[in-house]
Formats: sequence, structure tokens, C-alpha cells
Amino acid sequence: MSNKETIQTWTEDGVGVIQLNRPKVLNALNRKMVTEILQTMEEWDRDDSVSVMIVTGNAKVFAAGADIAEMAEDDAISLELLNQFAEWDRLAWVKKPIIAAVNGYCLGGAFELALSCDLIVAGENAQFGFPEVNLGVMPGAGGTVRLTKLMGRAKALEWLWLGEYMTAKYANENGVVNRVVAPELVFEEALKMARKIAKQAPLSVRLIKESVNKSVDHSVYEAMQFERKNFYMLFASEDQKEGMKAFVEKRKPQFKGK
Ligand code: DAK
Repeated sequence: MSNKETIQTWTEDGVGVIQLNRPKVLNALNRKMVTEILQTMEEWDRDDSVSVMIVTGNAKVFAAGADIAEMAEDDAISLELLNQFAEWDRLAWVKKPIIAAVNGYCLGGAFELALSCDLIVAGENAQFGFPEVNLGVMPGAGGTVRLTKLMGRAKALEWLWLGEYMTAKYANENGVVNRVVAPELVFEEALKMARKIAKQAPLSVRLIKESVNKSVDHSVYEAMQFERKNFYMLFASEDQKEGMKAFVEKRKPQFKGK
């Protein structure tokens, strides 16, 4: 276990875990926390011993959004000069799978963080929302874009305008989260999924993520051309030879990520 200023991190069974750790302010994301999250993810993205990452809060809360006290005196120019969105953008470049394990509040910037992950496992007690409208601002780290892509325009507008919190059940029924489980099982469930993904052929997992992400932002034609190149690329890997040979020989494959 490694203790940074705002997060705790550890690895187990090829899974890297980032636990948000500012419990006194409901894990509000300050700038230091965003920097530490990104530094850790990028480090693990280059580390062969980590295959999948989990971002989680604690048993009670994922995070209540960006740190309002830190932002309160910001102005447009100071934000432009800080250029912190560039750091958020780097999340999209992380190649390994990231699972958000969410209990309790997941609001504002924290909801944007969860939506930037690849999968979300939610506790029955989870509450997702964008309360920015109540503060005289709006989401700026992808909230309006990602929620709209998932739910459609009218539903996204409703949540963004009313600033209310959706239940885990509603989020699940509307394609926002992958699974809802009892609060005490959230981390275990995320870990179970992570361990299973960690056993798959690493290059397949990586290029599937890249192809799916491409399909979100590009036309069907462009995304399919991209998919095809990635499909061909996997036939240049040792793991494709091993995976298919193992099938023919009726044994379990030994993937190397090469
Ligand atoms: N920031 C700072 N402190 C927070 C906080 C937050 N987001 N949320 C809670 N806290 C603090 C409270 O001030 C309180 O501190 P003390 O008074 O004990 O010192 C402590 O955490 C416990 O909170 P409460 O006493 O309020 O707890 P309750 O259970 O009564 O209420 C709550 C829980 C979640 C309903 C309430 O705390 C709340 O409404 N929190 C604010 C939720 C919110 O509005 N979140 C959205 C923030 S805006 C950006 C990228 C992203 C963003 C912005 C910029 N760039 C890259 C530039 C994102 C913006 C946002 O997320």
C-alpha cells in the first residue's frame, strides 16, 4: 500500500487499485488528487505487472465532486492558465481497462471521472448527479457530452438542469453503469471483473478498448476500418498463435501480452 497526499494505491493479482482518500470532505477532488490519479494511471499503464485498474472511494462515498472551496475564487483566465483539462484529457489515453467502483455520492467532477472510466460497478446506495447547475456553473470535464451519449438528449438535459441525483438502479436501467450490487460487495465485484479481464490476452483487451472508443466518436465506416486494422494487428502477436494453438490442443492458453 502506498499513501500519497490524496489517494492510497496498491496492487493485487495484476489489478492496480486507486482509493480516493480525502474522507473529511467526502473525497472532493482537488487538483492534487487529479494529478496523483493521472500519475498513478500512467505509471501502471507502462507497468507489465498491472493489467487492469480500479478507482474507488470508501464504503460510504465515491466523491462529492471537485473541491468547491479550491475552485471558489477561480476566474476564467486563471482556469485557462492552469490548463487542468489537459490533465483530465490524458485519462482518455490510458490504454488499460479502468473500472470505477462506486458507493454513495458520485457527483459533478467525480461522476465525470467515473464516466471516463470504462466500466462502473455501483452499490445500491450510489447516487449519481451533476449539481453544478446549483453552483452557477456546468460540467466541464465531459459531463454534458458523455451523459448525453449514454442517455440521449432529453434525459441528459433533465438531470443536468434539475441537478438531482439518480439512483444506481436508474443509472443501470439507462446504460450509465454496468452492474449494481449490495454496497458491501461493490469492491469485491469490481475486483472479480478486473481479475477476469486481467487473465485475458492483454493485447486483445487493449485493442478492443481502443476500437470501442473509436466507435463512440467516429462514423460506422471509419470505426470499422479502424477495427479491421486492430484485428489484423492481433494476428501479428504471439498471443494469437498461442490462443488458437491452445484451442486446437485442448489446453489453456498462456498469454504473454506480446
Ligand atoms: N468540495 C469541497 N468540500 C466538500 C464538497 C465539495 N464538492 N462536498 C462536501 N464537502 C465537504 C463539506 O463542506 C463538509 O465539510 P465541513 O463542513 O465538515 O468542513 C464535508 O465535506 C461533509 O459534507 P456535508 O456536511 O455537506 O455532508 P452532507 O452529508 O450533509 O451532504 C452532499 C453531502 C454531497 C449532499 C453535500 O456535501 C454537497 O452538496 N456537496 C457538494 C456537491 C457538489 O455540488 N458537487 C459538484 C461540485 S462542482 C474542472 C474539472 C471538474 C470540475 C470543475 C473544474 N477543471 C478541470 C477545471 C467539476 C466541478 C464539480 O464537481
